[in-house]
Amino acid sequence: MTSPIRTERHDDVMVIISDNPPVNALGAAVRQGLAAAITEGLDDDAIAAMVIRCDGRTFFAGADITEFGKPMQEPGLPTVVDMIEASSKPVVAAIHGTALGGGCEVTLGCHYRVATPSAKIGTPEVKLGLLPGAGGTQRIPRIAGVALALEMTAKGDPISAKKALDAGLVDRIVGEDTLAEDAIAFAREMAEHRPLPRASEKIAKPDPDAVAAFRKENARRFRGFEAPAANIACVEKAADGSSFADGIAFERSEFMRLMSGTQSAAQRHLFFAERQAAKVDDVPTDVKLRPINKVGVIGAGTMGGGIAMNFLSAGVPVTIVEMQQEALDRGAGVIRKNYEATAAKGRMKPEQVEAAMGALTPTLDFAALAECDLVIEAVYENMDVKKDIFTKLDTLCKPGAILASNTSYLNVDEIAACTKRPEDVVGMHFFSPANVMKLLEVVRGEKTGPDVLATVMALAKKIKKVAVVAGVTYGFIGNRMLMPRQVEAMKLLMEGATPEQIDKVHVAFGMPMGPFQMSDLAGVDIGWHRDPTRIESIRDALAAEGRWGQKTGKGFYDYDEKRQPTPSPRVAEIVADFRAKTGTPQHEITDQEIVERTLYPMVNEGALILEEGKAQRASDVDVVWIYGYGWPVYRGGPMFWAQSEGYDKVVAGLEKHGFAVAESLRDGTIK
Ligand code: T1G
Repeated sequence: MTSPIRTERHDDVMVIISDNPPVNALGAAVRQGLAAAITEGLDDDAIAAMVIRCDGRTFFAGADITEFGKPMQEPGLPTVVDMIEASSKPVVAAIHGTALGGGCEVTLGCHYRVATPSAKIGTPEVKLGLLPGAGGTQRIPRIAGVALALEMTAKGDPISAKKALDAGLVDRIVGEDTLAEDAIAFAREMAEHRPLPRASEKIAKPDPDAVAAFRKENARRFRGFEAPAANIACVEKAADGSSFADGIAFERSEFMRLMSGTQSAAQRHLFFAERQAAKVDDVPTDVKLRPINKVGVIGAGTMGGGIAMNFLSAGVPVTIVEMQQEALDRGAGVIRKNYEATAAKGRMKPEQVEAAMGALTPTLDFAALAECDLVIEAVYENMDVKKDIFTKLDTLCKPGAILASNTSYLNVDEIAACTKRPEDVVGMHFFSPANVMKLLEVVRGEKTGPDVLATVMALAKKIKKVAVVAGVTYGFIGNRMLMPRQVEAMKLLMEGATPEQIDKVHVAFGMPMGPFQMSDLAGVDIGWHRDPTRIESIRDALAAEGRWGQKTGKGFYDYDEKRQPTPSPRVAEIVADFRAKTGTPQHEITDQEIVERTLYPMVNEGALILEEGKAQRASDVDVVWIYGYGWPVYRGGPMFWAQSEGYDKVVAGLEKHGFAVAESLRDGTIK
């Protein structure tokens, strides 16, 4: 098998080139080729300097994550990086694209680094539950200082070439299209310079204030994660006066500790799960996509407005339709307000706000949708209303237009049946706030055309959503799994638990909020029959008293003006009243019982969804809950978590509480 590494001679400069698509991951063959090439350059007296660069779209984007968990083939990346640094001849990294993780560490082993203006450099290992394991935590502080090293390693976001230049991580920014020749010229320029700058020989100045401030500032963001603290500890080690060798030994031990832990396994699982979710198993990758140049959105409420923003932000013109001028104006106003808030935070330029608003066409004229390539209905969650709309769209919209519903539960096949073009109908279930939440459930109807599905999946990527294909089933994937959790949470309330106890267990597990906090955020009155005299449940009782959640300042909790929740004595009364009225037996409820009765049933429902073919794969279910509901990434999603818990334990927990266990969960054949 030919090596992905080749060498070229340009007079006294040898260029080492990697061609390992798609991202020049530093797999064994690449590492072996690099080591051989460096030796070749050192052994050739005609060579005065070396350049390392990559073909394709990016410099090395990191170690090959697919190799993790398998026996490591020599040479390891640390060895290769040390070899580069120890070279007696200057080695120049020629950076383009994204030099990430091990890729960044290869540049740090080089004596010099040149980069294109658009290049990015980073150490995102923390997002995989790891840390830079080839000297990054020791070399970055020595070159760029503790503060930037903390940002780069413990948060994992890449920095621009300009920022890297200012920090000393890059020596020169070269031409966007002349990287190869500029790197050679730079190498020749530095060929005779001595001593060769070696990061490992520099001293990192301690900065305890920066470390303390960083820890404090990011406490909430790092809650529950193990890797950020390990990255911080390694950066501290680099600047505490320890030798480079001791720092490397510490980094290595921390790396191995994280690598063997469940959090990294979970986060690496999600890295691939997110990319796998974009693939539709039975649709060819070369299916012809439908052009989407103009989008229509029906409804300018919270959902419609948020949905519209996704397309406007991606530069796709949107026609948004409402029935009343006042609602239309309010909707357009909210869109502008959201953009202006983003601009105020410096995340958007004012001209971008105007460009987005300029691409929005608010109208009361339903017929304006006739020319749209995709129309997304985002109106009241009522089947009759949706059927009426799709019947109209069927005759109004041009042939080939995709007709999508943002329904969060209803039967997309039933909606499609109102049209003569069911193959053009699909569900696009956005999560509120639609312009923020990354998850998009793409609901595939019985007759949805493969090209329609592929078009929507590609569009999801364009609007920066993580799309997951769901089948037609009540609540699709996420909400169908949410239902048993909410039902059991109410039962636990009736049997003796409090809302705060149940929510606390979920927050301690890593969820952003528990079932009752979520109800208060979404609205206790959602789905309520609106008859305050008809009180058949705790929820009815709350809704009847206007306890609709955060929006009315009270729900399952009481809220202060900053929307801070406190347990509500009134709710305790209502609950006690219902317990008495129904004669529900009470018992001491443990936190473990709460986990077994609210989280295990979600896993069970996920297994049923897979058995029914309403999700393509277990990892898709994980992606839904991570991106749609904030399931803690370090637990990998409900299905991954169940596997790491042990299916037997989950089955035993479900049986203990009388649940019917899904066959695939019982026999461990979930996939
Ligand atoms: N290893 C293996 N495969 C990878 C990969 C990697 N590092 N990065 C990407 N891929 C695959 C990916 O699965 C997909 O495959 C294809 O490449 C395109 O990726 C020792 C231990 C570089 C910004 O964390 O952030 O170095 O689905 O769809 O949107 O200290 O990929 O086509 O079959 O994401 O253009 C550290 C991870 C590793 C970077 C490109 N590095 N990658 O984004 O394409 S750990 C990372 C990314 C490490 C050292 C440590 C992104 C990207 P398929 P893609 P993209």
